[in-house]
Amino acid sequence: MARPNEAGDHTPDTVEYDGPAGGWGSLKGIARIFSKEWDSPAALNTLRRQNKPKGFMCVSCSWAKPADYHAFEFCENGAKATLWELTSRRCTPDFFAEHTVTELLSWSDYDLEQQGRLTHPLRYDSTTDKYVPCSWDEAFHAIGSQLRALDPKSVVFYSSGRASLETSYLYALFARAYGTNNLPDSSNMCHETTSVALKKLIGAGVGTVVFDDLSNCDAMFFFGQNTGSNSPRFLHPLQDAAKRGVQIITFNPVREKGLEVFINPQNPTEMLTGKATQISSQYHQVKVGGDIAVIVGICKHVFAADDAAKQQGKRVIDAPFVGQHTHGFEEFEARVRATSWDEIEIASGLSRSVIEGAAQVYVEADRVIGIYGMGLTQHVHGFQNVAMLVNMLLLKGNIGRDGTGISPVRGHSNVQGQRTVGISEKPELVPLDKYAKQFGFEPPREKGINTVETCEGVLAGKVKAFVGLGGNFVRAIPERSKMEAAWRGLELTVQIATKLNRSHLVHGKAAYLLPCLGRTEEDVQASGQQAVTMEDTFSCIQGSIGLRKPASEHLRSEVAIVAGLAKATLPPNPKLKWDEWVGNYDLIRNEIAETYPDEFHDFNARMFTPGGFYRGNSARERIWKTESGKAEFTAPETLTSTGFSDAPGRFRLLTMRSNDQFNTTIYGYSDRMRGIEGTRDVLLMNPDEIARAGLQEGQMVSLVSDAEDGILREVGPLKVTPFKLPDGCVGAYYPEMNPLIPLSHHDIYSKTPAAKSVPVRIRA
Ligand SMILES: Nc1nc2c(c(=O)[nH]1)N[C@H]1C(S)=C(S)[C@@H](COP(=O)(O)OP(=O)(O)OC[C@H]3O[C@@H](n4cnc5c(=O)[nH]c(N)nc54)[C@H](O)[C@@H]3O)O[C@H]1N2
Ligand SMILES: Nc1nc2c(c(=O)[nH]1)N[C@H]1C(S)=C(S)[C@@H](COP(=O)(O)OP(=O)(O)OC[C@H]3O[C@@H](n4cnc5c(=O)[nH]c(N)nc54)[C@H](O)[C@@H]3O)O[C@H]1N2
Ligand SMILES: [Mo]
Repeated sequence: MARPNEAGDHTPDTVEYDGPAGGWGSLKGIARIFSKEWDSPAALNTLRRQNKPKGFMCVSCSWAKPADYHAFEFCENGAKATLWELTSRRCTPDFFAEHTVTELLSWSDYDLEQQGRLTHPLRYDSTTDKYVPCSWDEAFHAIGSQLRALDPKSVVFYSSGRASLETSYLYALFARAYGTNNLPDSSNMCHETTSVALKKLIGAGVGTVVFDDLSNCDAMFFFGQNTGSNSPRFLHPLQDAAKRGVQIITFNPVREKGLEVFINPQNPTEMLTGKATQISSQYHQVKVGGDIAVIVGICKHVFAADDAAKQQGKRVIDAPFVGQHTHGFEEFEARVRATSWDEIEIASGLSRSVIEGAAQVYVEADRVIGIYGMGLTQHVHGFQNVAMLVNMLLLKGNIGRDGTGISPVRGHSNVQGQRTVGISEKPELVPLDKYAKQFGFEPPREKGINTVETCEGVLAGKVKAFVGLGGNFVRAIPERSKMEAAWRGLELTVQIATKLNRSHLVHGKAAYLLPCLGRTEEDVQASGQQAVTMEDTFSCIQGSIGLRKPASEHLRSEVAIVAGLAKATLPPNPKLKWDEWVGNYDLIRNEIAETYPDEFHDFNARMFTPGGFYRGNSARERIWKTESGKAEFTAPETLTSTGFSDAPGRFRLLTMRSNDQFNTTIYGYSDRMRGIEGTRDVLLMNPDEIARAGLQEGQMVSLVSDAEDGILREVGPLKVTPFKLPDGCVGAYYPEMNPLIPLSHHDIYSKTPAAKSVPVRIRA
C-alpha cells in the first residue's frame, strides 16, 4: 500500500530536530537537569525505585507501570520530574523576607520554581506585602474560622491531578462535610471531554484499553497525543508494536518526533548503532480541528468497502455487533454517506487518497486501538471529536474485545484516580448516599462548579475563597489578565504546594501557602511509615512509598494538611476520624473500600500487586451503562471542531507543550524534539504562510485574540519561526498564550477550554 506523507518527507526550510526521540538526546536532557539538581548519589537510588512494586510511582504522567519492569523504569521526563522534587534548593522564609510579592510577580515561572522546595507554612502579610512564616496551628485555626464564616457554596476546593487516592478521598469528604460539591480539578482543563463523552457513549468515562491489548492489536490510530514528550514510557510498547508489524497511523498537525522514530535509551545496541525504529507507518498532518472530517472520511471508506464486500457475501462492518450492541447506527450512516469528499478534504486539509490509505488499514485490521490526547479534547467540538473516534471503533466491533479499545492518554499521575474516589463537581458521579450512611452527615446534592464556572464565579464575585491542592490554577486557566485582576477580590486563598508558582502570588485578601511532602519523600505517622496509591491511565491502582528525607522538617503530608484543615473547620463528628486517618493511611483505604467496594475491595491487601490491580471497566465487558443500554453512535453535526469560522487574517492557534516542561513547570528552554532552543517566545508557522502574511523569519510580532467579543487580548513579542504546520494554523507555547483564550471558548458539553484551536490574528 502507498504510504503518503510518510516520515522522512522534510521541508528543508523549517526548524527540525534530526535525531530520534529517546536516544542520546534524552540522556543529555536528563544529564542537564542532573548536573543542576543532583544533590547526592542517593538521587540515583531514588530513580532506581521509580515505578517499581514497593517503589514510588512517578510524579510526572499517568502512563501505566508494567508488572515486569526494566532496571530503570523511568523516562527522560519522569527523571526530570523526580529530580525537580529532589532538588537541593530551598525556598525559605529568608527568601520571602528579601522579596515582596509584588516584586515576585514580575519573575518568570522558571525563576519562581528555581527557588526550590518550600520549607515553612507561610501567611501573607499585607502591611509588608510579604509572605511570613506562621505555625501550622495558627494557619489551620485562621483558615478554619474564616471558612466557617463563609457560605460553603462560595468556596472552591480545586485539585491538580497529582495528589494520592488517600488525600483525594479525604479532600472530597472535607468539602462535602463542609457543604459543597465545588470540587473542580485539573481534568476539567484536560480530559473532562473524555469523562463526559465516554460516559454518555459507552457508559464508562475512562479508557477501555489495558496493557495486554497493546501487544495484541493489529493497528493503532493516533489522534493528537504527543507520546515522545508527554508519556515517553509509552514509546517502548509502541516500538515493540512497530517491530511486530502493527500499523500505526498518526493524525497530528505537528510532526512530533516520538511518533516518527525512536531509539530506546535502555537498549545498548540501539544506542551504539543509532538504529532507530520507525514508529508511525503513516503520518498525516491534519489541519487543527480537522479530525471529525478525517474520521468521517475513514468511515465513508469503510461503508464503501462494506458495500463491495457484500457483493461477495462478506462484510467489513461487524454487523452482529452493531445490531446487538449499538444504538443510532442508521442516522450515523446516513450522515456519513451524505457528506461529500469535497467537504471532507476542505475540513481536514488532507486529500481523499490519503484518508482512504489510512482507512484501508482500518478495513484490513482485525484488532484496532484508538489513542488520543489533548488534540481531540481541547476543542469547542471536542465531544464530537471523541464521539467520532467511538463511531469508527464501533463500526468494526473494536471496543470490548482483546487487542482493541479506546485509549485516552491521561495527564497528571493520579488525575483519573481523583475522580474515582469522589473529586467531582458532579454529584451524580459520587455515591452520596454511601457518604451519608458511612459518615453520618447529609452531603450537598446540588451540582458544584467546574474550572470554567469557578472562573466565572470569581469574575461575578460569587466565589469568595479558593483552596488549591497543588497545581497552578491562575496560570493554567484561560483569560489570564481578567482572571488575575478578579482573583484579588477573593477573601481567602489557600495553596498546598511543593514549589512556589504564580498562583501563590496572585492571592486573596488573606492568603496561606502550605508546604507539603512530595511523593518521593518519607511519610512517617503514628503507625509508622506510610504508603499512598494512584490510578494510572489503564485504571490500575498501585501503591507508592517515598523513602527520601523530607526537604524540610516543617513539611506535612497532604493527608495531614487536608485533615488539619478539616478538623479546624468542621464541627466534631465521631465518624470523621481525622486524627486516626492521619496516623494510619490503611484506615483511609478501608473507608475508600467501604464507599467503593466493587473497585476497592481488599484494598490494603491488593495495593502492591505488581503492575497494579485493575478496577474494571463495564464497557470492556460490553456492558453499556448508557441511557439506551447500548453503545451510542453519534451523527456528526459539524466537520470542524474549532467552533469558529475561517476569516481572512484569522489563524487557528494551537497551544503546545515542550519536552522541557511539565504543564506550568518550565524545566528549561530546550524543545529538543522540535528543534526550538533557547526561547519559548516563538510563533510557529509554515514558510508559505509567513510569506503570504508579508512577514519575515525572525521578525517580532504579537498575537491578538480574534474572538469577536470586543475584548483586547494580546501576547508578544514572539519571534516568527518557520515550522512545518498546515496552512491556516500557527503554534505557540502553553501557558504563555493563555491570556489569548476567551473564558467562553470551551468544549460545549464538558467546558474543557479549547486550547488547541484559538482564533487569533498576527500584529506585526
Ligand atoms: N513532559 C511532559 N509530560 C506531560 C505533561 C507536560 O506538560 N510535560 N503534561 C501532562 C498532562 S496534564 C497532560 S493532559 C498530558 C498531555 O499530553 P498530550 O495529550 O499529548 O497533550 P499536548 O502536548 O497538549 O497536545 C497533544 C498533541 O495534539 C496535537 N494537536 C493539536 N491540535 C490538534 C488537532 O486539532 N488534531 C490533532 N489530531 N492533533 C492536534 C499537538 O500537535 C500535540 O502533538 O501530558 C502529561 N505529561
Ligand atoms: N493553553 C493551554 N492551557 C492549558 C493546557 C494546554 O494544553 N494549553 N493544558 C491544561 C491541562 S491538560 C492541565 S492538566 C492544566 C494543568 O494545571 P495544574 O495541574 O493546575 O498545573 P501544574 O502546572 O501541573 O501545577 C504545578 C504546581 O503543582 C505543585 N506541585 C507539584 N507537585 C506537587 C505535589 O506533590 N503536591 C502538591 N500539593 N503540589 C505539587 C507545584 O507547586 C507546581 O508549581 O493546564 C491546562 N491549561
Ligand atoms: Mo492535563
